[in-house]
Amino acid sequence: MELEEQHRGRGERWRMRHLKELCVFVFLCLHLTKAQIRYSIQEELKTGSLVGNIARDLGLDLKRLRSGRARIVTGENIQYTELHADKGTLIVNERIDREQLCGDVTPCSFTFEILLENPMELHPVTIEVLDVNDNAPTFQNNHLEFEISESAALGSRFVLESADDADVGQNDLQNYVLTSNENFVLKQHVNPDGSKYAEMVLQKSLDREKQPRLSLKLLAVDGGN
Ligand SMILES: [Ca+2]
Ligand SMILES: [Ca+2]
Ligand SMILES: [Ca+2]
Repeated sequence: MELEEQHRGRGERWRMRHLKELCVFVFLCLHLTKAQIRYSIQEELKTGSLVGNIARDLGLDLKRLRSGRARIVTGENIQYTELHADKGTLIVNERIDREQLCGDVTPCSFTFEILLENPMELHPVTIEVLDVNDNAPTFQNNHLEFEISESAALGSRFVLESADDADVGQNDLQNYVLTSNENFVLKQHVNPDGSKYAEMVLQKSLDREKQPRLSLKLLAVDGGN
């Protein structure tokens, strides 16, 4: 019975010690992490472009940024932004290519922290990178050839090659346009993954004697500017 009491006492002390450690840990986290800042910028901005005024948005004066040796802490290899502690601003340090950073993922963002010392403060910063229409849709092959019999049934379909556009949303491929002609109409489809492809549908029989070769142009069009 006495032994059981001793065990219980030890267990209680162990729990209390760990509870204290947990309290200290929670306290440190609360102390270190303050305001969360979020900025949105376009991709491909020139180096030196303004991202945001960190001093103003964190409510810190420039003296505090200097005395706290404010700096960026990041786990990334590329430091896309730089802190100008003397002006309190965050500027673009490296080319930010949304396509390279996020591919098809939207929204696209990266994060880092602003660290200040004496007393220590850690402010998480998230930068959302907005897409610009800097890629045109392209086909892998510039030339497609079909051999079609004059006797091909009306309604016969000929799948055309899809075009790729590395941008997202409105800046991605929107639709295809086929040279106006009397033999074929264009039918457009969307794959389950959202990619678009088109096919030509025969609507008027071909006449080899009248026209042995028909040359058409397929255009892939993206949105945006
Ligand atoms: Ca880009
Ligand atoms: Ca883009
Ligand atoms: Ca595009």
